[in-house]
Amino acid sequence: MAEEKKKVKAPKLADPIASSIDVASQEMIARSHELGVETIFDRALTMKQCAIGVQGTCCKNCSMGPCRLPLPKAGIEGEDERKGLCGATANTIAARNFIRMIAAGAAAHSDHGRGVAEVFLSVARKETEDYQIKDFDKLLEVAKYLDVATTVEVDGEELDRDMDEIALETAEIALAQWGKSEGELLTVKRAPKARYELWKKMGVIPRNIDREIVEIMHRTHMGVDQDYKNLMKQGTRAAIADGWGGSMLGTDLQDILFGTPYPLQSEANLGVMKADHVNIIIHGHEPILSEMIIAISQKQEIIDYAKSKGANGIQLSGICCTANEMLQRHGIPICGNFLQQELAIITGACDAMVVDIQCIMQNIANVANCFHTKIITTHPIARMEQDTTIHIEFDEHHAAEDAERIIKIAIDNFQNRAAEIMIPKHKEPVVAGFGVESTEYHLGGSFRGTYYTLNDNIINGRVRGVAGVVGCNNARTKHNRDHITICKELIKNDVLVLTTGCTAIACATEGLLVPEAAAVYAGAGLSEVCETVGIPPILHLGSCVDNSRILMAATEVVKAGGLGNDISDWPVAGSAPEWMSEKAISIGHYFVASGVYTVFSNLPITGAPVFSDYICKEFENIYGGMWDTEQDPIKHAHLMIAHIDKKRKELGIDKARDRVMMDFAARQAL
Ligand code: NFS
Repeated sequence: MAEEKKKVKAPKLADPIASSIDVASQEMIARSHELGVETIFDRALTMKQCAIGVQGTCCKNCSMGPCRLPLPKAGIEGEDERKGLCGATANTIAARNFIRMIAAGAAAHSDHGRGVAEVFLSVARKETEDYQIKDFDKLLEVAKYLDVATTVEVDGEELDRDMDEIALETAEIALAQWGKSEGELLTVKRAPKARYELWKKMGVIPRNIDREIVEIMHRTHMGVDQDYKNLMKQGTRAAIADGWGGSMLGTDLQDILFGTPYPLQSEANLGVMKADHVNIIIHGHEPILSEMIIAISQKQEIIDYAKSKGANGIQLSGICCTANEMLQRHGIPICGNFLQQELAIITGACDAMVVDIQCIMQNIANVANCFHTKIITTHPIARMEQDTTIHIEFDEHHAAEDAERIIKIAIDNFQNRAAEIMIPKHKEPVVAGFGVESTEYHLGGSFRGTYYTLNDNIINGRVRGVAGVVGCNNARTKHNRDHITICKELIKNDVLVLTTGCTAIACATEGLLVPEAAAVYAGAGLSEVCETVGIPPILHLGSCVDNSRILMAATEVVKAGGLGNDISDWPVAGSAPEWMSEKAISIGHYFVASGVYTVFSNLPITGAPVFSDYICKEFENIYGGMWDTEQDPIKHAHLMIAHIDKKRKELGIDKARDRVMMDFAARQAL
């Protein structure tokens, strides 16, 4: 028999220019092709998406399936008769899939928050000396909303309570929010009163954080909840438990332990790596890891050790949300966002990539195998199959020791670099670290220190409204294009943008997070405000758990007065243009449940038009916020602007804006 010759297909390679708008990333994608290293950009060409999964109507919740219910090409006329084997309708299937995404996202954020709460409890119990309380004001603030007494009465006199006692009780009550058996999640009372009462009326106040996630898994099991509206009720309750619970506690307890961020300067993009330094990239989410690595890497004996191995020092940088955590509290430079994780290794200059949890691609281990880079996993719940990775379990009881071991592995690896290193030159300056407190200071002024001035500027129309633009990168979308197009369009139209996560990193690498960007990109009204107070037109508010900062900023606006009684009353909108993670669905849904009109590029609901209408239209009548989708970034921004204008009209402040615009035009004419 003639020997059959197998044809070897040449791998499809991504076009660097079509893959990313970021020049540093384009250079590294081209470099990956020169070196024959495959990345996610190439895989996105060969791996096609499942068309039914994209529509949200594939049910694989039991072994009789998967049952697939795509929308017929001609659409649905009359009654929708599509059913799974058990009779589950497209609406039931799409709703079950949707709230399972909320459960996974809420679990990821909240488990991160739980980890911080556990470290905080260890600190309060004085079981560890490696971490300490850094922000006592924040401790008192959190104690208050967790109903912990901060004063004691002694002989009829009210005295300050001992801080150690406050910390211990606060830590215990905080941790109890994950699994307490009675009552309701204490943190939801931080929402505006009208919002809290609406949630109460709708029966969506979370009982505790874990229970709402578990209940989603139960309700979506075969043969349980078969009403898309009832399923969404539970999805809403779990999302609130994330945004106003697990994420919010995560943020606040991190601020207590590691310090509340205040604006500082740094740099962003792959160009922050240094050829003559030991480059350690921290990738993932929990500052418990990164805080300790930062502290130990700054010790003189460690720097000397690096020098003894021929390096000029240690350069730390971050990928993904850990990057935002390290940036906002210490000014550690950002290396890149989600789609840049493989590219950072392809520089050949990454001596160790230290990862903990979430958004870590398994392929970094394969890319690292083409270079000298060590991949070090540190979390017991997130290990890698590839045996070339090193696992060093990070524990708060011996965190300093673990951090030193990790850093020394990176330093020792410096000598193993191959000759050819290519670090892109590109990096941009960035001002980051805005939070509820600093925004209050900047926009409220030093005398008043409230959101009054921001409200004033919204009312007089200089600031048309506020947008939260957040979320991931997605290899199905040109890297960073939609983040940047939407953010630029919003600020051009006088919408102040608050950003977190990979969007924040995209804006940083594009040079949009500096005060000077206002004069170049912002509309006349917004740029006047930014120039007066010295802030960028896009404010970096941190990582993905820090989206809770956006919720609290929105609440402060309500409290400052003049813009309605609830978050749904004032001109604010949300967006996640390049989302891919289940966490983004949980975030989007807690924005919606909090009364925010929220636009995503797409959602896996198109195969179930009735369910889709429910969350994209009817929801506004119930919660004052709703979902929307738009793939075109300019149209996407204008949907948000239209919503902002609708709210301005409802508040009767649309005329004020007209006047301001006329004044500006008149000034220009002069
Ligand atoms: Ni959040 Fe997306 Fe990941 Fe951060 Fe980036 S991918 S949902 S932004 S790093 S969590």
